[in-house]
Amino acid sequence: KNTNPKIEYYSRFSPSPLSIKQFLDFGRDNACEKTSYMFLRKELPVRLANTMREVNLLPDNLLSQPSVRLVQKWYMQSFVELLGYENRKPEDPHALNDFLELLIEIRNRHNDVVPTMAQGVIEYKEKFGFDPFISSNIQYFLDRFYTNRISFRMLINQHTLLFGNDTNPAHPKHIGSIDPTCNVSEVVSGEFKSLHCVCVCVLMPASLSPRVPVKAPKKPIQVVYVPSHLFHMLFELFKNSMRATVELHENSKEGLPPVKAKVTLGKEDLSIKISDRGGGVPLRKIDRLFNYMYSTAPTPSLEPGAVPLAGFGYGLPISRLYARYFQGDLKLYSMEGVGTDAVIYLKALSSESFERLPVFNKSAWRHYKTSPEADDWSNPSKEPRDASKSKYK
Ligand code: W6P
Repeated sequence: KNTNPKIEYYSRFSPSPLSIKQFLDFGRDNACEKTSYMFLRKELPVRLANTMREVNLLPDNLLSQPSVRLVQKWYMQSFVELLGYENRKPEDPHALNDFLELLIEIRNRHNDVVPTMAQGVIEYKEKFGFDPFISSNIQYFLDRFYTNRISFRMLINQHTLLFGNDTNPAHPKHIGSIDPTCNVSEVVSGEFKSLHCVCVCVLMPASLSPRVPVKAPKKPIQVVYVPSHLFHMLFELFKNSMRATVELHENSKEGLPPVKAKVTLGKEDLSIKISDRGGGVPLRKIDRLFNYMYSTAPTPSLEPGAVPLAGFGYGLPISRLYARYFQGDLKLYSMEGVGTDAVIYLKALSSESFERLPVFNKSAWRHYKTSPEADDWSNPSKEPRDASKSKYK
């Protein structure tokens, strides 16, 4: 277990959530690298320490898996390296540059955190099997852990994009990773087209590559948002819709029913709906689509003949975290036998899209330490009770 007193110290601070508007305003008005440095050299260790305290609360059987140990090592190393700037004045001629380079190193070090943690869950499952209590623990933990990671990378990306020399000539109007006028309809249509190629032409066998007709919206609707987050969510939803459509209608003579997308802007919400007629999912199985432990299977590459897009994997739960990260959400409405509507909700106003961040406190601690209580709803009984045979007659 980590016993570094600095982790204890930094985890006592709560992370400071920023709104997209704050990210934008800071990056716009001749952004100051020193200010960013002063903020990040405290905020990054605070966010790391909060999450590292929580890793330590995982069940020992999970914590002791080699993959989880490896991830822990990466976090520790990054934390310690960041502490090297605790007392370095921004006026130090090399501090700002060294710090920027460190951030890039840290970002690279943490590239494979998601598949490595997934590997840890697989290792656990192979040794100890599926346990509903552990599964709900892991669900709670990974949702918070990955949200922390999304936020951590958001902060690093803003700093390195604003102050590094890797300016983005393709998107001169972007502020770091944020597009102040992100045309959602256009992103939706674009994602559709590119996925059409990847999914249909490359990954699905040639015999299964009919075109899935697409109805994407034309009316331009704009929002201040991080396009890469939007790509991630849309890719996942389209992929699932297209797959369900192709699998259900593979051999039908009528051809494939289109996957449709609709984008609407209200006073509060910008909503994106992706609808398929792929046969739907029974209600009982919907939660599983978002369950980490349930949806981790050994890596597809190890299964001979597996299609890379076949597994749901972590795509859906992580897409939902992207949506929730800026106060939105992602929901599935399915009708078994018909099809599925997936809706992404985003905040329409950048002043309302604050980072939603996990905080390590007593209440989080309780989540790991309390044992499951007896169920307080009835179990379906196999046979109806026969009053005539009751011994209490
Ligand atoms: C399905 C299953 C699913 C998950 C996510 C998005 C769309 C769909 N369609 O049949």
